[in-house]
Amino acid sequence: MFRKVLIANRGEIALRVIRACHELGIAAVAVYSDADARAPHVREADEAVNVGPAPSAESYLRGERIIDAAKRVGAEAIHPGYGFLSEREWFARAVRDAGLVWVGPAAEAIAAMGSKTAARQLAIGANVPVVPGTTEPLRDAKEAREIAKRFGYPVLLKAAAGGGGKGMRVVRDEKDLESSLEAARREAKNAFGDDAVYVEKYIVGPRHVEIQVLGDHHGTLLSLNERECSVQRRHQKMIEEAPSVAVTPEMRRAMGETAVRAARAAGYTNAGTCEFLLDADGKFYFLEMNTRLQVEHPVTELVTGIDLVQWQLRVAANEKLPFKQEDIVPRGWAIECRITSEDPSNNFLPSTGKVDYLHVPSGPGVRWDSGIEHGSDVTLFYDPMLAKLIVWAPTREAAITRMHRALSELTIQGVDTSRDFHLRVMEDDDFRRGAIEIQWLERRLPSLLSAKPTRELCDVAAIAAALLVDRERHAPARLAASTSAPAPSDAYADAWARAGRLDSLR
Ligand code: MV4
Repeated sequence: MFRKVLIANRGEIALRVIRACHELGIAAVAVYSDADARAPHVREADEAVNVGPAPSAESYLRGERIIDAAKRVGAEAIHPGYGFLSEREWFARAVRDAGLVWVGPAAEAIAAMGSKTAARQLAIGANVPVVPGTTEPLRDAKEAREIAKRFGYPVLLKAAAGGGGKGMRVVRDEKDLESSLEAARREAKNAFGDDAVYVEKYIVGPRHVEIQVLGDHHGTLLSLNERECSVQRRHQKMIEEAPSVAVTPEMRRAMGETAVRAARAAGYTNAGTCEFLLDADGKFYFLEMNTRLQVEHPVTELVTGIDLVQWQLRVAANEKLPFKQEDIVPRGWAIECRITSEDPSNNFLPSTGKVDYLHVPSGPGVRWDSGIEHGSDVTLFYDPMLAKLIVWAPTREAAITRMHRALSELTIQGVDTSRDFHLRVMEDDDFRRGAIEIQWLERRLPSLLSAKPTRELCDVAAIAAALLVDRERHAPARLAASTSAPAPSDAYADAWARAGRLDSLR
């Protein structure tokens, strides 16, 4: 096993990797920007190296400085986490060329899955179902019209270099094809420096279900089953769970085998994820492969009992995976909420400030993977995800109840957060029935935001009212004027009772 590993990341994922290192007896080296000098990942690491000013482009994205730092401190391997340099083929190659171990798939596997059209070709060659469409970039509008006619509308124009929804255009009618093609090309050129665009049949109302894979350097490549990631907004996932209500044991086996075939075709090792669209008929289509550890990996850890980050380090150190596919048996249900510093009622505007009060949930089945602590500054330099709240319970229903309970315990003051928004999703009937697909959240957003105040807000209002009444007990006239409120619900009645108990304890 390695003696020292450098973690080329920050925030919750840097801490997650540091924890795995420490459990394996490995010294962990952090890198940090000027803005992160006092961040938790720096304090928890055994050593830390400054790699530049606050902007990521001048620090966490400076691969050469990070490799220099690793060599200087005598680290043997680099774990990239997610985001930043984790899927840059050149960086994986540079790490290897520097004589260090890359904790991730080979640069060649990252490259093979990097281009969406190349990944589609590779999938087709491996007998992996993809959405009907082309694999060659479109030459012109005439060719686009011919192909779209063949597949039938609606079609989706996608950037060949794409991913994450950029350079994508739905076309519902031939008359819009030419202008949409131009728009997709422009967006692709801006985002990726490559205006190649191809066509797929547009799948309406699918779920986003992905399969976690894990492979070693001795020929073992396993499926760790699915995660349901349909609850997303503008390609940002907000809630993930494992397993998926839409996946039967037969589908799980079929999707798992498919994902392993795709990964094998790319020469894949270490942890990775195959993304699928799952339509209402239970048909699934390979979309792309993420060649890194993902944000939502904890839900898989909780239902499989496998520590993905420890195994990433162990297979990178050439250990053999001791599991067989039959050993991977999902148990119970896990849900993750991404707690972000955004204001849901203001179009998810990122919020900044100092975390001046933090109360973290705990108790049975609760996991808190966080990059913040009391006193942390939340800036616009980095991703707004502050922490992940993850719960496990024996059933989906119990997991939702547990998540609601844990969110109720969570208090973050000093920045706006998505916490109340997540509480409302846990209370939502569609969500509770599992009736979700990729467009669900954006459709549901207006009603979620205007929904009745949370139970907790009712309680707070009632308690405030009770305290006011207490103070005004000797001013009945003024009280009368302020009590033209609607009939009390159970929530109000409970809160009144609690306020009364509190009062009697004073
Ligand atoms: C699609 C699709 C429907 N039909 N392809 C979005 C990002 C990129 N990874 C692929 N994406 C999609 N491809 C066809 N043929 C719908 C999406 C899509 C989506 C996919 C996964 C998760 C969220 C999404 C949100 C909007 C659209």
